[in-house]
Amino acid sequence: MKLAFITGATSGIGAATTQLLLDSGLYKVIVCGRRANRLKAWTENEAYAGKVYALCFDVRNELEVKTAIDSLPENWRNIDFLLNNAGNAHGLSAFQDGDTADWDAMMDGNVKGLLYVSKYIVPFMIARKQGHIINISSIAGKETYANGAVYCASKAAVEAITKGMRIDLLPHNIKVGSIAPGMLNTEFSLVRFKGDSEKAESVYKGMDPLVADDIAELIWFMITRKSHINLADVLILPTAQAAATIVKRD
Ligand code: NDP
Ligand code: 8X3
Repeated sequence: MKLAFITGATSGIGAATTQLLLDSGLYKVIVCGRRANRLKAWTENEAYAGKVYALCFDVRNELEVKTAIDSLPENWRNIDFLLNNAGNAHGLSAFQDGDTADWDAMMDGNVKGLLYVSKYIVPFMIARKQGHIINISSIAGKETYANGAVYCASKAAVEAITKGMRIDLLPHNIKVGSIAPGMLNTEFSLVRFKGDSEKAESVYKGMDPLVADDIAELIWFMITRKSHINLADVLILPTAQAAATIVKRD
């Protein structure tokens, strides 16, 4: 049985991917996030008994990341697949009106969190000379849109780091790729708009956005290719979206 390590497994893409991997019967999953009650729902699900291990930590805190990963029992260290997915947007405002706490949350979570988690998982993969890492970027990492400078910068950094990891991990037989989703209806907009559900829902008004299962299916496709194939950089958009801010609404 293979072993996956999924950050942000308490919601959205991470939860859908955890579900798909566990239901495949081929994977055990280390689920990560800050919301302990949601992690507990995974570990207490009898259908997945013995197949799930939970680590509760904030990816922004290097010590928490290191301590959590160091605490893994011996039989939960042979990680085949790392999904660096934890992250969010915080706020949507012109640069000059930006809140520095929001900037810190995005740069520390989306960029430094991905770095810390990778730093402490990669040695397990190097030791076994195998592994697959997928980083969740965004169309925002490929195009900067109005009022999104810092979120877009954080995802542009994810794209650059992915390329660098792919180069440096090449000698160690570790595949590294990224997925850049467009509009996707998860808790993402609710977090971006700080719990304002009306604002969050309006983002997807009159169009059919992606859903988390769409990304989970794509991830499954990527991790089940033959060993000589690496889907390195995948942009996935809803049909109603042509570019970051070009959307067809009914
Ligand atoms: P959700 O808000 O549904 O999920 C975000 C997940 O990240 C949660 O499980 C949350 O867990 C975890 N997370 C956030 N911050 C931290 C932190 N500091 N420490 C640990 N875990 C954290 O959103 P999505 O599923 O949509 O987001 C997943 C990824 O997809 C993100 O990187 C996002 O930027 C990216 N993305 C999203 C798009 C969208 O439109 N939805 C489009 C393109 C990319 P918890 O709160 O329990 O810690
Ligand atoms: C999240 C999607 O629309 O903010 O990465 O670029 S969007």
